[in-house]
Amino acid sequence: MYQLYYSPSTASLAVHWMLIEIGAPFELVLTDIDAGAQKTPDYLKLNPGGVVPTLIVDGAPVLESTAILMLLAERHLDKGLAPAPGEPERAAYLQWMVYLANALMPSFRAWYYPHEPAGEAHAEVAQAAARARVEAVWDRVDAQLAAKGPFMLGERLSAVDFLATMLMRWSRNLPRQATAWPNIARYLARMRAMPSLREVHAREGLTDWIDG
Ligand SMILES: N[C@@H](CCC(=O)N[C@@H](CS)C(=O)NCC(=O)O)C(=O)O
Repeated sequence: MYQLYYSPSTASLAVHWMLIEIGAPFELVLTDIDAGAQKTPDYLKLNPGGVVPTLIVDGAPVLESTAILMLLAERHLDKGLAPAPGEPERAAYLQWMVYLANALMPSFRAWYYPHEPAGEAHAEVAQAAARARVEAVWDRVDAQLAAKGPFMLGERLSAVDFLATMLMRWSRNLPRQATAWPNIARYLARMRAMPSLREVHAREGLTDWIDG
């Protein structure tokens, strides 16, 4: 039984979504970031960075949503969400997971926590730079979907789609949402129809974004 420390509408969403999709038994532990639950001494013992998500796997905490998605896909290989070593899509899978995590996670962090990169006085500049970096990634993702769609790795749904879709969702508060890119818009129409994505929104009490 997995335990997921989560807060609605955060980086835990993709993990929560994948757990529903693969049908693995799990318990949710609400860690409300608006109430500061991620900074309590007990939670910091699990996740020293004081962020969600944390997934307890065989009694030990696993951190970083991207790594957790990859671990779950690998532990439930029969669900087909990760190409196994030696499969043709393996290299593209690794590349996109690492690229999206590297290029988007820090940029979104800078957008949503703009005082962090260089202090409150430079928050506006930090947000503008973050926005430009996010938009440059959407250019590449849009081109990938145009060349390879309908999913990020082609015909097969994979962990990349869970990560990409969650990150696209995060763009809803930016001046230019990911849906402004036509291939991403088509992709999201397909992803938003997935019962497990709709279910995770319902379970987290989220009504924005899922219907466009
Ligand atoms: N790279 C981390 C990012 C985690 C993260 O920044 N989570 C945010 C919510 S999306 C958080 O917990 N914020 C609360 C805080 O920083 O105090 C991951 O993917 O797990």
